[in-house]
Amino acid sequence: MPPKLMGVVNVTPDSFSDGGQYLDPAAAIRHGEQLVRDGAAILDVGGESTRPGAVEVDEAEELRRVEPVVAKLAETAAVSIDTSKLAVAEAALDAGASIVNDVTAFKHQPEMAALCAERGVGVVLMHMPGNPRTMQDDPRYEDVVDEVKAFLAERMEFTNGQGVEEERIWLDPGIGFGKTLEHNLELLRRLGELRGLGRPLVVGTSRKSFIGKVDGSAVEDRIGGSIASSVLAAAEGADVLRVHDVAEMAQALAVTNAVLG
Ligand code: HH2
Repeated sequence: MPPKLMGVVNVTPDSFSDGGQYLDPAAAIRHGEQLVRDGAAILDVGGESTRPGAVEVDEAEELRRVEPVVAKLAETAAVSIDTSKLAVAEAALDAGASIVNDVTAFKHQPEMAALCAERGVGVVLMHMPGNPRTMQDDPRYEDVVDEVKAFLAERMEFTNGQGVEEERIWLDPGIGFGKTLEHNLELLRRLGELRGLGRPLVVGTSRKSFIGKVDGSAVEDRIGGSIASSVLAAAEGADVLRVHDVAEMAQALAVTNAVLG
C-alpha cells in the first residue's frame, strides 16, 4: 500500500519553512483545500511552531488560530490537530478534527490521552527528548533507533492504558526533534526496525534542517531532499508522510509505485 500524505497547514507567524504565509484563516483554508486537490488524505493543522527555540504560544491565541481552520477543512478532509495542549485538542475535536498529533506524545499534558480515549479518535505519538526549546542542546544516544523504539513503546503503553485502543495509535520517530544529522540519517536508514512496534508509522522529513546540513540548501530549496527522504521512508515501511509539498510528493509516489508495480 502506498503511504498516505498528511499535508501541513501551519496557521502560525513563525513556522520554520512557511511561517506567516497562512496566518490568516482564509489563506490557511484555501491552502488546505489545495493540498487536498493535490492528493493529501489528511490535513495536519497547527497553531504553534515547534522549531528549535520557537516562542511559546498561549492557549487562547493557539485556539483562535486553529479553530476556524479546522472547522472548515474538516468538511472536506480528515483533519489532525498538531498540538500539545488539552484545551486546543478538545476545541479542535469539537470543530471536527479526528486525529490528535502531539509532538510530546502526551508528556506535556498527559490528560490528552483520556480525552482521545473518550472521543474515540486517532492519535500520533512522536519521539522528542525534552522540549523544542532544549531538544537540540547536544542530543546523545547510545543507539538512536533502539532508544526511539523504547520511548514509543512506553508512550504507546501509557496511551493504551488511558483507554485509547491500540488500533488508533500511530507512531512517529520525530525526525529533526532532538537529533543530530547522523541521528536523523540513522533513523531513516533503519526505519524498518520500528515496524516491530506493530503500528502505522508517520514520518516527517519535509524541508527540515537535516537536508540543509547534507547539501547546504536554504529552507525554501529543500523539495528534492524532502522527496528523496520521504520515498526512502516509504520504502522502509512508512505509512503516512507528513509533507508541505503535497503535489510534488504525490507525483514522486505515483512514479515510485508505477516502477515497482
Ligand atoms: N514536524 C513538525 C511539526 N509537527 N508532527 C509529527 N507527527 N511529525 C513531525 O515530523 C512534525 C510534526 C515540524 O514541521 P512544521 O510544522 O512545518 O514546522 P513548525 O513546527 O515550525 O511549525
